[in-house]
Amino acid sequence: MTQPYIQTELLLLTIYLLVLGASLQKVTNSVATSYVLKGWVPNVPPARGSGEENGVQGPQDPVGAPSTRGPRRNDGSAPEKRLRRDTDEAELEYLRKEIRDVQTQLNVYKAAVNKTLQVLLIPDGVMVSGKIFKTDGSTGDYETAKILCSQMGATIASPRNAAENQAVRQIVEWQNRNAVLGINDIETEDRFVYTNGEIIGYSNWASGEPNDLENEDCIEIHPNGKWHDRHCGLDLLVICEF
Ligand SMILES: [Ca+2]
Ligand SMILES: [Ca+2]
Repeated sequence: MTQPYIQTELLLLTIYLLVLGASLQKVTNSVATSYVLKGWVPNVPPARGSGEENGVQGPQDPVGAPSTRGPRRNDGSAPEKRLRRDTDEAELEYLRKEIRDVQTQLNVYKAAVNKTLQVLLIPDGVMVSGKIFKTDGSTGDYETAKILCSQMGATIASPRNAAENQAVRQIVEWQNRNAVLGINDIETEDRFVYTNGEIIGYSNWASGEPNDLENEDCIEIHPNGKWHDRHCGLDLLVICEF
């Protein structure tokens, strides 16, 4: 009964994320537009405390008198420039605060969506560090598992660190069935590789494993998270990683 409610909540959170993302883009664009409209050039700010501003640039022409040093620049008096600069800086600071607020809200909703996804995945899957490990309850030997996961655009679960191993272990425990991993030493004995041929960088062998009893070249993970090398033809739970 709770599944439709959770799915509705997920949908609302996703819409929130989209709206917040659009808001962030809008605020970012308005900052850029502000720079363009006002002719503000990054890295070339008005010289604060320059000789001109402090009135030490040498003798001035009398007020109202025509210049004797060529045409005057039409960029306003020093007080006007200072006022315009102060207004620009205040506006910039306001927009920066808007962006920070939107980013904070975005992070809150991202965390909420991640948590909702975790709940929805139970007891078939776990999301960890951007990966999703999931089973549809299928079983098969190593080759069958490779095909099943490939058909879903995934690969056989191949934990690459303790957190990922814990995720797979959790599914094995929920499903109450040992699973096959996407790791083997079929090509070269005791040289364990992932399905893409890369040598493994993480392992969690049970005590006394791998022992290659009668040529065991595939890996089975148990509810305690420990690995055992087993025969590749065994029928085990298939968990894929996306
Ligand atoms: Ca072996
Ligand atoms: Ca073994």
